[in-house]
Amino acid sequence: MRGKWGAEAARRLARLAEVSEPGPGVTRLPFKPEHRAALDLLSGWIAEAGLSVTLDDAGTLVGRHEGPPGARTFYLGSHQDSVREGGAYDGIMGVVLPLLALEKLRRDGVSLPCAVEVLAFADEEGVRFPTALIGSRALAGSYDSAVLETADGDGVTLRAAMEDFGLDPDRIPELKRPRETALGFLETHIEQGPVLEAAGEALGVVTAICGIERHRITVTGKTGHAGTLPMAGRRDALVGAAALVEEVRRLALATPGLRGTVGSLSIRPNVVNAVPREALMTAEFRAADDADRAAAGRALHRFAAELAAREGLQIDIARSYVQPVQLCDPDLSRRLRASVMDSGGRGMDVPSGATHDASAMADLCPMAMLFVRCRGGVSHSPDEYAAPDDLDMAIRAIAHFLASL
Ligand code: HGY
Ligand code: MN
Ligand code: MN
Repeated sequence: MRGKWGAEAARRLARLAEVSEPGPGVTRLPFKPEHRAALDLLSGWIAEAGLSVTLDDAGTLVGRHEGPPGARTFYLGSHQDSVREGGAYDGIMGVVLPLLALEKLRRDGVSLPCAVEVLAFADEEGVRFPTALIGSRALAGSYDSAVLETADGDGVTLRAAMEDFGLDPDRIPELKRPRETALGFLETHIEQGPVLEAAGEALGVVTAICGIERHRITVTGKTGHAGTLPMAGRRDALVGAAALVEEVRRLALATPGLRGTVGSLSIRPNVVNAVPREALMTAEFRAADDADRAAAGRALHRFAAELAAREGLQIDIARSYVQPVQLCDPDLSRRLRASVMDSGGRGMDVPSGATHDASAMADLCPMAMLFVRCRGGVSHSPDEYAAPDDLDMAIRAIAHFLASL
């Protein structure tokens, strides 16, 4: 009956959304109790879909369906983690929907020509630790063990968090999948933008994933009494940070398609009657063109040096994260487009302004992405929403796609 798969997906996603730290929306960070609780839920559904269940040393939950002897493996999946106060669909939808698609294929008596793995990656958002894509990079072989020494806001290193979670992070390099047996990767994800809704389309085929770079900035000035320190000669760290915020915005507005964001900013001593002595902030640029993004990053570093000299501040700025534009594989995308059309859609192309695990999996095998309409284009918010009928169409498209491999 049409709609039943979407209704079940909505039920499961609502249940997973309850697995969150207290507060608005969903906050489910890697290697925290909420992560464990989500894995427990997912493990049951993976088993129900007839797959074996394992947790790898990067914290990725792996559901595997063995194909015919010697068959290569097709990968599906997305991330289980969320941003703080995020939505119920970002990431986790890409784990729940493929499981239901496999259940549908089994019910329909369709046997797959390949092995299949459904992956729930631990950390894609990079919210708790200043790194991301640990699990997908582990499978692709692009993982850098230096990230284990990075720490969260409480000073807990990624290594300690993973070991407390029962993992052995020193064995992550063993997770690399052989290229020759990797057929491809499909990530299903809420669009997180307004394009499909504006076009009246439930599903979209992603053309490319944007490039992204992040910079960590420390502005150091000199504190003093707000009432007695003359304005002349002040070395106000927040004034410097404000100029940097405005420059990020100016650079982004000056280049079509470039996005610039200062998403985090904290100051010290952060009291009403003292001049800020320090500002810690991040700056992020994204673009469909790597040259535009890199030029903006360089321009910001030049601006910071000039600002420091002008304001008598010390400004330390370092690029802390970068990933290039990743194109989706044309053949897989053609196949996916046919499945979307078979499921009732137009097979519309959509670029991705968000980054995804698929951008890391592209270093292992051909990758494609299926986008699902997002109400109002709202994401990274408690208001994030995808309709059950759209989830239903996506499940049917994924099932059709897998059967066509
Ligand atoms: O930042 C992103 O684009 C993704 O949601 N982590
Ligand atoms: Mn996501
Ligand atoms: Mn996200």
